[in-house]
Amino acid sequence: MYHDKLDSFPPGFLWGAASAAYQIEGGWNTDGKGASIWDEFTKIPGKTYQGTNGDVAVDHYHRYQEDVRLMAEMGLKTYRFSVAWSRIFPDGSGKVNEKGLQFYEDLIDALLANQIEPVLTLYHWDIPKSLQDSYQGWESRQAIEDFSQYCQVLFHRFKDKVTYWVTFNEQNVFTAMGYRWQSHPPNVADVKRMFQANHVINLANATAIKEFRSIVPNGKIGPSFGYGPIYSYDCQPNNVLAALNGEEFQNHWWLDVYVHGKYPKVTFRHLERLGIAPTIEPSDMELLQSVKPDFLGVNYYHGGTVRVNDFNTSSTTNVSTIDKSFEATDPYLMQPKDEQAQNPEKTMFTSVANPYLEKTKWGWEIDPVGLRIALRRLQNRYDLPMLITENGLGALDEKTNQGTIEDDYRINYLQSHIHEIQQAITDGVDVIGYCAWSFTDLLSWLNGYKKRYGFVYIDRDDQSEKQLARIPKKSFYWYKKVIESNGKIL
Ligand code: BGP
Repeated sequence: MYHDKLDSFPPGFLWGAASAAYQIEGGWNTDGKGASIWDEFTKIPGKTYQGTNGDVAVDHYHRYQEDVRLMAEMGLKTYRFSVAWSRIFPDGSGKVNEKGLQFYEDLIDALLANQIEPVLTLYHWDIPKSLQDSYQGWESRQAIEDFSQYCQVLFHRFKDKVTYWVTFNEQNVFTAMGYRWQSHPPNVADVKRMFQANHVINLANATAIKEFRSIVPNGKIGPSFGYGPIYSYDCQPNNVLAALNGEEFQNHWWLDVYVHGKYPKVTFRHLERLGIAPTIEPSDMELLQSVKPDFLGVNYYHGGTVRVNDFNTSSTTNVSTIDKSFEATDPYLMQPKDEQAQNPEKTMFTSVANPYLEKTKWGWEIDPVGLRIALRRLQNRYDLPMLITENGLGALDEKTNQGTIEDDYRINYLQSHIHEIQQAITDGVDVIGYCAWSFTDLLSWLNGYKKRYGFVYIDRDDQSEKQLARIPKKSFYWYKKVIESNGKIL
């Protein structure tokens, strides 16, 4: 579809940027905070790039006022951040830590004082360690109750200040990385356990939304899903079928549950045959069907291309990265193991590189049109307003001799993606906002501090925290103009 003239971004469009607690806050045991599973996992030798961790991160916990001042200077309309559960409940449940709550209240107040709409993420991957230790975290149904208690505390405290709430960030990513690929906590490699934990998280999501309806009746809530559209490698019918399988297995498996309260039939049947489908108790489906999100949060970095598996070629043959260890960061590019039940997708599809797309230095395909395709597919199937909760470019930014950061490549990346959002809006898709990842540079979970995403450079590296000075990059001033003009000047 070609448009002679693009529609404007709607008035009130939420131009924003995003972050997550563990990646920015630091102060990992300050003011009564308990440990999360990430505080423990990053200390296991060999798990993160050069042993980097979030103990200090970019020290947002102590410098949030300076960060909010920069957001205000940029004219940001919205800021998405996550709450660290272990700041609110150091032991995961039981006694509330008032100082932790106060930190988020101060942050929210500072945002509101600058007309910046907070988007609060309840869970960005950091379940309290004590819950992992005592009952294996998301593998136990007790986590549903504890998560609900934690959410209720936040709902009550911030119901008059926060309108937009995100339940789970990228459930597809943290379950795969944590329970299958051993590259996130809890460091498990067991597909059956992954699907079971995932089911418990679905129930926790539904329970939280149910509570939300009575406590925050005027608020809006939804999950943030890591969505990548799946392409067929070519028009060979078996490859087209493989792409259908891929879309269902990688995406609908979660999204159908969030929106329609049911698992996609074909994938469920496939997992049942392999003996790895989740165990569903009688009232589970009723609970899942009783709630619906108000919007879909969409995290978009790239999609995937698949074809039918001929069982002779490896799925990673065409992957080019600057460092082999980066492959471990991408669930889409993982090499399958042998056993059927450990590789349920093996007979459904196999991932291949897309010959039409360039890649970032970390091997992530760059595909702005994929974002328009994503929005179109999601609108068709789920028909909910969409908030883009993440999208951005990880790059090796360098300071010039003058101390500036000339990140034109990031501007190009963001501009081309925003342009595709505008195309999608003109197509008729309901997009309510765009949060670039990220506002400041921050800790990349597995890739340390040198993989930078921010509009604001943080002067620290993998070895040293230095002074943690904040320096707006060229992209900061570019995005400021985009916001000021409501997307007219791109
Ligand atoms: C998403 C996460 C973010 C962020 C981003 C970039 O999956 O929700 O928290 O980390 O990816 O990923 P990375 O840091 O691996 O480059």
